Amino acid sequence: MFPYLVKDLTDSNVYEINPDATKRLINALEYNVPQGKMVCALVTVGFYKAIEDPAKLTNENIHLANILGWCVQLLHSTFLMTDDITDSSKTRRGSPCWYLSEKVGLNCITDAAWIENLIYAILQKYFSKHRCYVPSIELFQETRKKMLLGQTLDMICTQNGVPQLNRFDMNLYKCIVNLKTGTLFSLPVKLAMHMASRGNEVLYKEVCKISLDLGHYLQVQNDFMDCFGDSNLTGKCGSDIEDGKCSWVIVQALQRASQTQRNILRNNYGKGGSENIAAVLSIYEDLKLPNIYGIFEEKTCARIGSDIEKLMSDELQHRFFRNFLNSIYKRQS
Ligand code: DMA
Ligand code: MG
Ligand code: MG
Ligand code: MG
Repeated sequence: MFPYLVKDLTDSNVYEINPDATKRLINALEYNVPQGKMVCALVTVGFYKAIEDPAKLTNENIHLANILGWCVQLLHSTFLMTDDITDSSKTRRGSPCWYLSEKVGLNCITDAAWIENLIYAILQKYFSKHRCYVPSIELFQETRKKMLLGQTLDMICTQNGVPQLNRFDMNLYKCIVNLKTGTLFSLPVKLAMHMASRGNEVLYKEVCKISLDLGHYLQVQNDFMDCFGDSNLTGKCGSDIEDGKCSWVIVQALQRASQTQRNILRNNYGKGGSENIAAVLSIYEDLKLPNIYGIFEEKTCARIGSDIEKLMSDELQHRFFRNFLNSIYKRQS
């Protein structure tokens, strides 16, 4: 559907008046949007199909759900375009980050804002007569606001280049992650529920709880892979240690470190030298963090799995979440 959507977006009068600007927009869209696992976009469509009344699963409605999925992917992509600037990342999905690609630089900020703005043009075009129109706009705005708050908290964990290690704990971590990843991951299921003709308050709350937990699990995996993942598989080089991020890995380390190990972390965390990074990684190994992560992964999967059993009574919805959990278990990319 992506080429169709791009054509549709750029066919309007607004774009026809300036072909150069349109060309630039198309480049930015193609480079940044139909990339990666597109998990959130696929969840939008998959969950819609799982909850909708079968009689209403028409081609037209499935098409609309796909359009909503692309709107989610637009939000996710613009989020990553600017996240890569703030995190000084080098690669994304195996290619240079957009802001590092030729002739882009900090114009990336305008490109990202522009792409985000397209979400509202698409919603207006396809949903203005649908009862989910206003709730969807509100959801996108609310999600964006919370993600920005999460990114701000993530950013101020380091002040004047110094990570605030004394403030890093599980409470702070959960707060950041619920905002920056949990809300993004809850968005598709909430949108699907607004679009579907079935659903109720109770199901909405249950779905929100499970998707927040899944979002937390996804971010812990993201943080772990930043230090211990294979960049050929993840498509990006880790930078959390040098950026001084409040990541799951450093929080686990601080919970277990001796005074000597803490001092080493304090002297090296948040610095970019290869010897600084090696010193931090060596403490992570000494504290056996890969094992601790393995245990976390087993326990988390079992807990979310049992919540799915308990909370999801409908067979299709149950299977949908179960399959999703299985698909991310021990993911390496
Ligand atoms: C950003 O966290 C949040 C999301 C939802 C991906 P991050 O900066 O650790 O992400 P990444 O490792 O992909 O840059
Ligand atoms: Mg990042
Ligand atoms: Mg980030
Ligand atoms: Mg990361």
